[in-house]
Amino acid sequence: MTIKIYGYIRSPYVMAVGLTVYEKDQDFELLMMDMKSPEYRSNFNPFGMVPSYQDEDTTLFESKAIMRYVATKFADQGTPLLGSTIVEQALCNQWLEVHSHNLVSPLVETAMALIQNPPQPDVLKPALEKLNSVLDIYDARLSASKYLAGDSYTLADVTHTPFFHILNAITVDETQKCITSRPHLHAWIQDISSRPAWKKLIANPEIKDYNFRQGVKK
Ligand SMILES: N[C@@H](CCC(=O)N[C@@H](CS)C(=O)NCC(=O)O)C(=O)O
Repeated sequence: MTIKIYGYIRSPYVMAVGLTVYEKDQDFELLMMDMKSPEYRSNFNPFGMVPSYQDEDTTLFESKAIMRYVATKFADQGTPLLGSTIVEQALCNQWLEVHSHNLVSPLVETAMALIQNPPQPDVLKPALEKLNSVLDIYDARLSASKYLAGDSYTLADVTHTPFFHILNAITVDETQKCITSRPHLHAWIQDISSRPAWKKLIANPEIKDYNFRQGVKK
């Protein structure tokens, strides 16, 4: 069976889907179409965004829906990703929601403010303050459990991995400190970033050779 992912691999949402596929010991073909074209919108994603997913059974968009589908479809292969108890499953879903509704906005605003040339301190300051308060909540959670949903690595951890990779790749003092000043968050990022499936994904030259700091003046 061929899994096709439409998108560019350095998008954190595309990376999260690719990582899910690799954690399930599957492979994928990465394809790109003009995402604003009528053909892409009518066949893949009416909102003209990436990623989209296609296999012999279905076509889907929205990264978290794709990830849940892949994790369920290949439940018996690779790493179990849905949580090993009903509580872990619920907590996995809870942290997937937290990612969407609490983390992404301040993290992306911080990253965007930093990569502007020249950097924009008046945008950066409030974004960083918001990000820091959200990261305190992550650090507290990760002081109580190894992974976001509990003892098991789940889709909640998968979806965060590329976002922290990008924040880390910007490597200015502010973003490094956001992570290193929080011991539980820091240990968790090191753990989830050392997984073979993630290493395999970021060996892709389009991620490995991409400069996420483009435009940053240190
Ligand atoms: N909620 C969507 C977000 C996807 C998303 O934001 N994709 C960006 C790339 S990182 C995109 O397609 N941007 C193109 C655009 O907004 O026109 C998901 O989880 O798949």
